[in-house]
Amino acid sequence: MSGIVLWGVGTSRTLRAHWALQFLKLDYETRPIRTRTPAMAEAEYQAVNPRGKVPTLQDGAYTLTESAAIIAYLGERYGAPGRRLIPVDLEARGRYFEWMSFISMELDATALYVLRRHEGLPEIYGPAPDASAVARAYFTRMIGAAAPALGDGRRFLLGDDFSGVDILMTTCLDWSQRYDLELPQLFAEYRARVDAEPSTALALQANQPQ
Ligand SMILES: N[C@@H](CCC(=O)N[C@@H](CS)C(=O)NCC(=O)O)C(=O)O
Repeated sequence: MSGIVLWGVGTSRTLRAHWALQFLKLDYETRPIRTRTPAMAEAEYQAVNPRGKVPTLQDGAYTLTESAAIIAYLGERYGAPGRRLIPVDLEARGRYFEWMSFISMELDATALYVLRRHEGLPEIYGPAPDASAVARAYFTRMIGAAAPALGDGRRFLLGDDFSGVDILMTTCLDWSQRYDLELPQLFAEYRARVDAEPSTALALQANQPQ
């Protein structure tokens, strides 16, 4: 065994961590706990992640939370020529972190997670139709503003190579489809290209164990 353990299955955020591990072809053990189940509140998991959220990565004695950070860490630590999640070149790295921040803040936190809370879990967070309507419009505006970046014929967000920000973007695009949000044509075509990346199917499978 590699000593890598990933806690969490079944959500867009846990998929991101499984995807990074699958892309890098790392051997790891999955602790298949699911969000909002009693396992999340058990002492064993609280000791691993007191915030009580998934995913959490353990790499030997090192513990890391936050899906975007987990992708970046794994990419830095285990990437190799021809199999990189995060670029080496300084300006390309700047672009990576620009996408990482944009996707995490403007697509995930400000739009999709608002819909998840107020449309998906109104019994916990309360219905908020005005906030939901604004979140829908905001997602549409932000994804529309991002689309021209694909207009030069590039295959993925950073160019011709798949990277960690494609994992983040794809999980948000798929998440948006559950709320019937329309995607710009350039992103619909991009999403089809991501399906041809071999780690995509492996990650989806790893995130939904029997
Ligand atoms: N920003 C965190 C979000 C983690 C998160 O909210 N995970 C959800 C599942 S997708 C969760 O554990 N929710 C449990 C709760 O909020 O009680 C990340 O990207 O990892």
